[in-house]
Amino acid sequence: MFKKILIANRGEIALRVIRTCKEMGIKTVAVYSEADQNSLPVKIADEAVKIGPAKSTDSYLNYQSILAAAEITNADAIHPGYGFLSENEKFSELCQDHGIKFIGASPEMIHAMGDKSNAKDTMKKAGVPTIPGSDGLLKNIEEGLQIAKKIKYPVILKATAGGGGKGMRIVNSDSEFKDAWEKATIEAKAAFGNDGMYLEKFIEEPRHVEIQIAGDQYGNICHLSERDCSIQRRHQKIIEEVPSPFIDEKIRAKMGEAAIQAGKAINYEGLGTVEFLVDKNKDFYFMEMNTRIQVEHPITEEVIGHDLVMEQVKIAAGIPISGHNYHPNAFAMECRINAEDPFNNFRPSPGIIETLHKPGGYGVRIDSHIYSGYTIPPYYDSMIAKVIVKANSREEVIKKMERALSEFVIEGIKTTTPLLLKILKDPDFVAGNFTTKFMDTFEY
Ligand code: MV4
Repeated sequence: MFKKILIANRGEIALRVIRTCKEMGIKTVAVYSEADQNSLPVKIADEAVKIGPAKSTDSYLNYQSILAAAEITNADAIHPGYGFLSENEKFSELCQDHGIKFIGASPEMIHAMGDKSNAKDTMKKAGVPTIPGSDGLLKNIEEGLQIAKKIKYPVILKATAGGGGKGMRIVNSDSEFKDAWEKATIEAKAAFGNDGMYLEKFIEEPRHVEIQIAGDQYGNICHLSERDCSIQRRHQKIIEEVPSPFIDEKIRAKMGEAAIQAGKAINYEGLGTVEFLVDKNKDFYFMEMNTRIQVEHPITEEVIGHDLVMEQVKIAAGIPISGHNYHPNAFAMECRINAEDPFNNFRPSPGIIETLHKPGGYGVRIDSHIYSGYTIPPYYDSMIAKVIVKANSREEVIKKMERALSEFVIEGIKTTTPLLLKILKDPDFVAGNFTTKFMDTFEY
């Protein structure tokens, strides 16, 4: 087992990883930027190393500073959390070169899943359902028009280097194609330095359902059930839950098998998530695979009874997994609280937390790095807390979440809590009747 892990991240996920390391008897090293000197992970880790200025490109994305911090503290592994360097092929490779275990995917895995068209092709060959469309990248507009004629409009152009919605355009007719192509390629070139495009049939009003998988170093792969992440705004998830109100045991088994097939196709090692779109007929299609721990992992922990960060660390240390699949034995939901003003176009609201009361009680878990007197810096992601609840039915989960959110007091800044409370009261949400378009038309 590792003796010392460096956590190459900040905020709630840094704290989350440090907590598990402590329970495992593993020493921890926090790294921090100038803006995070007074952060909770820095106070709680065994050691802390300053890695650079506030700007993430100079600190949390600075490979050399982070590797130097690992070397001077003698860390034998690095946990990257989510975001930042968690799916960075170069960094994963540099860790290897320095003899430091990267608790995440290998450079090869990151590469294989980072190119979306290539990832889709790999999954299609492995027998995982994919959305009809182009066979790999489009050569030109004419080829795109031809395929669109075959699969019929609406279609969607996607940047192969994309993800998170950038470089994507819906096309409804031949006459829109050229303009969509030009806009999407320019956007992709600017954002990713790669304007490769592929084409798919556009699935209207889908659900976003993802399957958590785990693979060990011995070729065992299992699934840990699904998470419904359809409640999103501008590709930022707001509420996630398990079980998905849309998924029954039969589809869960089918999606679980497809996710395992996906993992096996690339000899996946570690924790990963296979994202699917589920259409109104409950047909599901591979969308992307994430090779990191995700923000919403706690809801899975709550319904299967395992610490997923501990599983990641064990897998990285060469300990085999149990090998069987897990089914939800309860209902869990997560609400993400952001330091933003939901009544002012989600304008970021950094600043001092003057008063803080975190909710508690049976079935309520708060994953958060905030404390009374803490100053939320303006430089990073605005998520400041995750409220995770667990109960025996979806109705109870919603009631418990309302109770927990209404107990939460965060004074001094604006938060998205009032918006979350309104969503929980929405009749369609309560009925489990929603798609990824839910937030587009939600009035509050
Ligand atoms: C789609 C789609 C409909 N049809 N692909 C959005 C981000 C990227 N991961 C893929 N995305 C989508 N791909 C086809 N063929 C709709 C979306 C999409 C979406 C997917 C999941 C969650 C929220 C979404 C919001 C808008 C669009």
